[in-house]
Amino acid sequence: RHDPVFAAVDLGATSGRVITGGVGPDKLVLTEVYRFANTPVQLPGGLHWDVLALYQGMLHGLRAAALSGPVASVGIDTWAVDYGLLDSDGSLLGLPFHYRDGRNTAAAEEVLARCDAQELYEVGGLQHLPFNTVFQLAAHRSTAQWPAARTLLLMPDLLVYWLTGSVGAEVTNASTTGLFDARSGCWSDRLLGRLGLERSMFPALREPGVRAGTLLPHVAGFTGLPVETQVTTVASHDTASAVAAVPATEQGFAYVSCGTWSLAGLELDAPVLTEESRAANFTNERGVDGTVRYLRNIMGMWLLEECRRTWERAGTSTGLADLLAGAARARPFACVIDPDDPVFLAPGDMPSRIDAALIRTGQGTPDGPGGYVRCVLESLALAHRRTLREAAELAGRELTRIHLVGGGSRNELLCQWTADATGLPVTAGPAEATALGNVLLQARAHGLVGGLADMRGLVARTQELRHYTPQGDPGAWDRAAGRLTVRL
Ligand code: LRH
Repeated sequence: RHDPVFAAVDLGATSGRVITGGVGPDKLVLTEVYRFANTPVQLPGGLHWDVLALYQGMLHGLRAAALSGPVASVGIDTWAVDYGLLDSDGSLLGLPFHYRDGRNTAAAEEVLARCDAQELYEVGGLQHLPFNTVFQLAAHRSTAQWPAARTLLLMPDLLVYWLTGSVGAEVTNASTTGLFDARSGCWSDRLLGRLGLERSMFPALREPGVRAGTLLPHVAGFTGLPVETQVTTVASHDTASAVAAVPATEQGFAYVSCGTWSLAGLELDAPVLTEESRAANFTNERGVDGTVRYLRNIMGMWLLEECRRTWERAGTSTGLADLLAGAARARPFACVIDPDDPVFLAPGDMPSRIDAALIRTGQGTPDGPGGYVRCVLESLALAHRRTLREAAELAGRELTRIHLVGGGSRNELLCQWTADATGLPVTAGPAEATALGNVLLQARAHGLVGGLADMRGLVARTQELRHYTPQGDPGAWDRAAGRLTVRL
């Protein structure tokens, strides 16, 4: 006999997974039951997510979960900001765009002409990123789809709709749209009105940890899950799930959720909407239980992943272990890039863009892959330092410890260099923070865990963590920090 598990659907920028989680008073065990590639598709009209492949992958994954034993509920998280539009029949209009599509920059300018950046920030409290939903919608308005659009569903909400028929907007992810009021936690009528967007397009908000619905009969039929299987609303923004699973046992911690992006910041009780905070480009996204994720997006492991894809295309790829060994041997601080430089956002040849940035800032270029990897990892450690120090200053907090969670926590060089650059102890792990957060919110909806402190305590007691203390010459990091130049 198996105890029922919670099935977490976790879609990331490069792959999707279905993971089952078993939860008890001193138990939190994940099992990956299915993994599939997430391959964006470039069409003449733009860069899109292959949303049907994602849906199909999710269904196959749920079937694998059903075969592994009884499933108490299903929860879905994905990256933020991207969405599908439904017509009045509930059919999807076109393919959701990928946030790295190039059309947004011009649209952002158009929005800023209607509504100034101060007002957007005062209400929405969002970091200016060209792909915020509010800017993507401005680009979408000039398409033939727009007049038919009746409902906007963010990616996880769209998948929940396809599983259950139930329409809603999960609040942690809604907070990344730029159309959400960071203070009240509701859609902002003021911003919707200012931008001429129909209030009725934006579904009722749902808190994480509530019941979204049960499976549609054809979904139950395909997956082998009983039709009464509950779909639970989790913190559907992957970063919100990851922050919920930070294994902090004390208040006032700083975190870096490190995957494709590095999301570095603090958890606060209330948003910081000051002009200084806007100028420093910090975001106030919603966390679980009305908390605020006060953080900045740093380009993250994308820089390394995109280098590796470039080398793969050229047929010169080496395994990650060799690359990291090469980075460890490479000369320290030979070259520093600013990961916040928007030139690194789009897909494409990353080593050439790194070379160009280095030449622009009067530095030499790396010799060999190990040199590039060292440049990326040292630069990320420096960006973690800059971001966390600024966050602490703007929020009036002290930094005492950094929790580095997500896939990047497996990278020992990045963890050690983040400790060295900041002069702070780093607790690394869990690598699966997002999936853990997803499972924990489902477990909470089923009465198995309590509030955030309870969830975090369970993660701290059950997951393997590694500890890094600062080493080396702090002066060398101070000098290197002076070479981070580009600011958004
Ligand atoms: C990380 C993430 C991040 C968003 C970005 C689009 O996966 O959700 O928090 O800003 O993707």
